[in-house]
Amino acid sequence: MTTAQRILYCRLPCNPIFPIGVVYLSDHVHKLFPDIEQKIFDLGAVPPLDFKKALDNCIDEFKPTLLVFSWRDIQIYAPVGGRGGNPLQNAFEFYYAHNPLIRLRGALGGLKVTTAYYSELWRNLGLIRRGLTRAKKYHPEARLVVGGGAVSVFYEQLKTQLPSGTIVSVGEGETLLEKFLRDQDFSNERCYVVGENEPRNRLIHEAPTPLEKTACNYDYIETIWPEFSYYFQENDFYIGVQTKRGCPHNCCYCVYTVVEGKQVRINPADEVVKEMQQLYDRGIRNFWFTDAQFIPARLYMKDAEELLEKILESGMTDVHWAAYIRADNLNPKLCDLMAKTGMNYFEIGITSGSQELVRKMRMGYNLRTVLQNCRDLKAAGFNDLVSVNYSFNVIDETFDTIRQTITYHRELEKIFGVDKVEPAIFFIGLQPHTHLEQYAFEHNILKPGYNPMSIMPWTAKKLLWNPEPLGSFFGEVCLQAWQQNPNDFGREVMKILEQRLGKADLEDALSAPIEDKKKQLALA
Ligand code: B12
Ligand code: SF4
Repeated sequence: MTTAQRILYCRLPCNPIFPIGVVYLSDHVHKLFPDIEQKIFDLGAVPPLDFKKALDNCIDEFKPTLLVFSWRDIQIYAPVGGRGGNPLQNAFEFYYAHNPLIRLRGALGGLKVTTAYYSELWRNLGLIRRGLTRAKKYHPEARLVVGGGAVSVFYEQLKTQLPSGTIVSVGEGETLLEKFLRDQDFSNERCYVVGENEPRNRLIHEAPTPLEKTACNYDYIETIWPEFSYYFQENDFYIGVQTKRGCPHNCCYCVYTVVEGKQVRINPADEVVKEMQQLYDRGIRNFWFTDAQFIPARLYMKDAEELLEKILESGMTDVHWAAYIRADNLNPKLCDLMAKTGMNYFEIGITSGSQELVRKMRMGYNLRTVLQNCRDLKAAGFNDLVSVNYSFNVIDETFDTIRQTITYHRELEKIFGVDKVEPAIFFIGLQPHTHLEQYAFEHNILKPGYNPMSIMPWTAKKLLWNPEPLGSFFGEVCLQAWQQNPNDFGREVMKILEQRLGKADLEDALSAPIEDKKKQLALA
């Protein structure tokens, strides 16, 4: 069976983000089955009007026996210009504006976003069906596998929307494909087959099959991906490189820790550098370490150090890189290496500047340590942009905890400079399989069986987590910020909050009273 397979990897339409998932999958398959013919087809690089035609042409030409569809994102709540407009702003205008004209604008904008969302969803499902039907013209036995970030989060909802016989994969797909191609039983992988079996209860919580990652072979990738150079034309693309998988934390709203698993698996530093070097030789200078967290815990600081040292030794001295960083897991040596290897952007997701809330959200962060480490980073010469992700109103927020967040943020500004710290104000989009979802059930905010993929206004209002009593207050503040300074939304929100509520003492922000532990356990 193996040698006769022809695999087409199709990355579904997406903003231009390097399709690292299908690159790694095809690389893995090639290392095991060098005779199998493969092709990568990235709809992210095709203009929307051509999607169907381009897919048809590709299938007619390649005649795949196995279609691997990779779906990156579905849910796009964020304070950024989404494909159909700014979803957060529209939703807030609709839910919270007093002025009827602004509410109307929000409703119309929301309608636009909702229409764009559902049309993309149906369009992608249509492309998957179309691809299968077309492939079956040439090979009636052709099979379909779907996976990727979006499928990992919404695998349960997709089961009624995909053709019977589709293999739906959760999390990393290497070992599933391997077993499939060997004609082995793959039922113990994190997957199910539409029409044949139901997704197992808590499927996403199962641990992924261990796998030793080696450097991706880009000489090979180039031969199976005609549009490879698309991502190399503009020099502001950050090309994905994964240095590890997994995150051991339990942050109450986060699904990464279940998608990737809690067990951290480090890709050998030499292999990561070898992979980067191949991209470097092709002119790439910007890398995004796509790990859930680049330094997930103190235990992995040594591995990060080793990797950065090896990057320095490799002579790639003019590169830049970015990543999600848990800034509690740094020391002066690491900070020095980060600055020297060209880290020019990082995101810290502390969520709140109140230690009390950080504990309640089970994030395991020590905010005092974060501040100290940021000072070390600055002293090491880091002088670029930091995005600090705040999600207000997740749980037990009060005016006091908001004041603490403002104080904390001002402290970060003192360290890095006001223009260098970008407060990214998110509202948590509630995701399935998280502790926060459980909390929502327990507090009768959501009922089991709700549809997490729905963005109809009545569901979206709950999923776009901003509960009362503070919901309307934040709604109003955000609306004011969009009105006053839409291009610097985060900083404006902080300014308005400070004007209205003032600041707390830094010491209050950094300490969490002991009795909170009880409540925190209640959340569990
Ligand atoms: C790093 C990252 C980013 C970086 C990307 C940087 C870069 N240049 O690559 C940044 C910060 C820019 C980013 C932005 C966004 N992201 Co993001 N991101 C991630 C993260 C942490 C890792 C993705 C990654 O590259 N992993 C490494 C590669 C190798 O894995 P992979 O692509 O997932 O592929 C593996 C598996 O999925 C699987 N697989 C993939 N395809 C297929 C197909 C088949 C058939 C099979 C069997 C398996 C399979 O096998 C692959 C190899 O192991 C994930 C969360 C996570 N932990 O997975 C979110 C995630 C992908 N992001 C998500 C979202 C929503 C976004 C945003 C839209 C957020 C926003 N609202 O603005 C933006 C915009 C993205 C865009 N398209 O425009 C969502 C998507 C799901 C959803 N909710 O719809 C995720 C899953 C996070 C989440 N909790 O929901 N992101
Ligand atoms: S540290 Fe980051 S990736 Fe890990 S569980 Fe928390 S939010 Fe998720």
